Amino acid sequence: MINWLNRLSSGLKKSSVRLSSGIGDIFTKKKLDNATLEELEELLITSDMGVKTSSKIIASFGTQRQDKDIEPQEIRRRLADEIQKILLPSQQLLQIDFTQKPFVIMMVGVNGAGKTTTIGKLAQKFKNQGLKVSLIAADTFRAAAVEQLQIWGQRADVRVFAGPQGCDSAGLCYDGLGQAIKNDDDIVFIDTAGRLQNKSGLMEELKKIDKVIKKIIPQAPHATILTLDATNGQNALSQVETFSQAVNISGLIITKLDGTAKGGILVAIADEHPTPIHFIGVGESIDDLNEFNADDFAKSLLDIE
Ligand SMILES: Nc1nc2c(ncn2[C@@H]2O[C@H](COP(=O)(O)OP(=O)(O)OP(=O)(O)O)[C@@H](O)[C@H]2O)c(=O)[nH]1
Ligand SMILES: [Mg+2]
Repeated sequence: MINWLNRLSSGLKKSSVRLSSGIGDIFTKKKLDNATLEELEELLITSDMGVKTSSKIIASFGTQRQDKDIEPQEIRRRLADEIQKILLPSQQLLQIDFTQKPFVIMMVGVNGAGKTTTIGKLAQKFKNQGLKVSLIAADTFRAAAVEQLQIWGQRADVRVFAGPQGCDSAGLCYDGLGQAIKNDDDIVFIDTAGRLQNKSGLMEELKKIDKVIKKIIPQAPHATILTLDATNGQNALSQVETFSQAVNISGLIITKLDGTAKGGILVAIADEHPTPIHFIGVGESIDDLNEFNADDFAKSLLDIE
């Protein structure tokens, strides 16, 4: 756990340095008044918290205004409190319902969001908990996709169900789930192809996969997780909307928070969408993915011990 907190705060370094130095610049020997609050709002917006969310946070500051000198440290502490409140409803673990066997998790998202890598990391975590896990390589589109999943499968020591490149991904899922039922698997991950949210043909294909899965297991997928790349910034918000129109998104995973100074995007996502955030990623190794915790995230983002 201590290890994760270190990784989280170093992963969020780009974002926290930007916020901390910005706050330092605004509040050194200055009062908390309308002018400094406006500057603070601007800083939150440039950290990708979005106009709506930023103004909401600033409004909560307005009610506590004292018009006297305030330390940057105190501003950071208050900001972390407000952000934590916004994030808390999104802090929801991925619950595996063991009465549903196999528990089917479909992973969706745009190209390069981190779907395959995240499946690999989660497969390893669940396998280490003694669960029987398998993976379905439903990205039949990109040449190296199957191989990439197979490497993760070997690393985690779990079975990978794959077909020839270009084969029908919905049909492959049908067969893969049949196999998983036979093998008595606890959890099955379906790795889908990356699709840009503005390509309607690809979104239709996702609906088809979803429909075909239900033919073999009516309640499946039991979880449909949208992986979002934090470096996509505000575009991540529209990804939530478009993917939700195609399939029933049950939760989010936000990756690559280490790759941006705009980690505030997670705050905007939590504020605008009541969708659980299950995991966050702050790097490429397996230990860089962990369950999302509102308090830890808010404190790390504002660089508070
Ligand atoms: N820095 C960083 N890199 C990450 C993180 N998560 C994933 N990546 C990297 O992002 C790249 C893309 O990840 P993939 O898992 O292949 O993404 P994908 O969504 O499956 O991509 P497509 O299958 O092409 O749609 C890989 O190089 C990963 O190592 C993260 O949290 N931080
Ligand atoms: Mg992939």
